[in-house]
Amino acid sequence: MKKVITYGTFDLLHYGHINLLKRAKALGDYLIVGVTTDSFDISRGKLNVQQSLMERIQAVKDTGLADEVIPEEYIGQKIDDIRRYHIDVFAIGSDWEGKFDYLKEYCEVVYLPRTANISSTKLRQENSGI
Ligand code: C2G
Repeated sequence: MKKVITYGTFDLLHYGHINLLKRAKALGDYLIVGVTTDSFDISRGKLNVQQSLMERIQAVKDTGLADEVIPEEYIGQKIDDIRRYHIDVFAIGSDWEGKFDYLKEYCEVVYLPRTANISSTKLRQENSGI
């Protein structure tokens, strides 16, 4: 069985996220999705997340695309997860192109083209009437 992993915040889940999850799932037979915890997001400078971890995890589960959803809590967890879950493919959007090449030591790394014209930032701005 080919196992794929991907990660994200998935705040205000939108079709860009769904598109990413669909294509990640299609790279193998089993998809694990890591959802960032609030403290991990704060530590990496992402300070404006609107939904709680539980809401974001539920939204990812509701897509029906993830076989397993796990929290992502710390820097370095990706390597631990790839080993722990015997991951074959790490997939992430092309806005991260090159940033995760260090994982090639552990599994295949695939950058999937980002969906244009949609983002959590845009939705947050629209929600706040900007
Ligand atoms: N994404 C996409 N198209 C968009 C928006 C997002 O393909 N229009 C993808 C991103 O490239 C990412 C995933 O959806 O692969 C989740 O995006 P975010 O929720 O913004 O999470 P991000 O900060 O990219 O998390 O460990 C965390 C990850 O490294 C990255």
